Amino acid sequence: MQLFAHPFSSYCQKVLIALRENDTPFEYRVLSPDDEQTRAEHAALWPLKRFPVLVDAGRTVLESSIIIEYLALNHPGPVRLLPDDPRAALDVRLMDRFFDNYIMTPMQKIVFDAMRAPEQRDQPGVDDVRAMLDMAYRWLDNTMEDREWAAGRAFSMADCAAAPSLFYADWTHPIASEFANVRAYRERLLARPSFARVVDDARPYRGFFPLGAPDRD
Ligand SMILES: N[C@@H](CCC(=O)N[C@@H](CS)C(=O)NCC(=O)O)C(=O)O
Repeated sequence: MQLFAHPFSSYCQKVLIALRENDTPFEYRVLSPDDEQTRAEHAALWPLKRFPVLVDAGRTVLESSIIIEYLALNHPGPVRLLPDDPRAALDVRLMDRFFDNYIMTPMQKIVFDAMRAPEQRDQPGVDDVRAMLDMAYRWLDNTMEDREWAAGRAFSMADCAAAPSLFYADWTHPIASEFANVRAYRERLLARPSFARVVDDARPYRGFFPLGAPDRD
């Protein structure tokens, strides 16, 4: 199995957590700017050039959530990232969508905007997504009041999505102290060995964070 990915990329981290949770063996095809061969193979697999991309037994698997679902079906391990009960699985998928759509997407908008030339920046758009992040933090704070992990008591695909999205969102639009449940959840994620490893592997790239990485996790 091959994973085309970059250690600093949030969606790649989501899948890397899933792989590390179950010690799933894979060949890491790192998409370095200076590795033209790997980048060309990746572009041939997925012309939209988004990552991560998984290749398994000649099959190309796209989109982080689909990759994790694929791993759960085809390479299951002791940590079940999707519950067997289809109704419980809906709760996991809902929270996975929440983190991708309402935390990761607005966070990325702010980060990508910072990479533009000043005259091409979209300040109203950035203001809108900062407001969305505040609403999302508030909703999540209420939701996490009685939960250890995103969908309840078991670590799941939703936590794979939560970890990098909350990690970078807090760097981008800090989670206010009033959202104590969200901040505590982010700390629990950082203490999870799979995510701790992913964070450590990405440490050398922090200088690339366009807003300037804070001197903390
Ligand atoms: N919906 C995709 C999103 C993937 C995505 O946006 N990945 C970013 C890296 S975190 C990317 O490919 N960026 C490269 C680009 O935008 O050209 C997924 O879940 O895998």
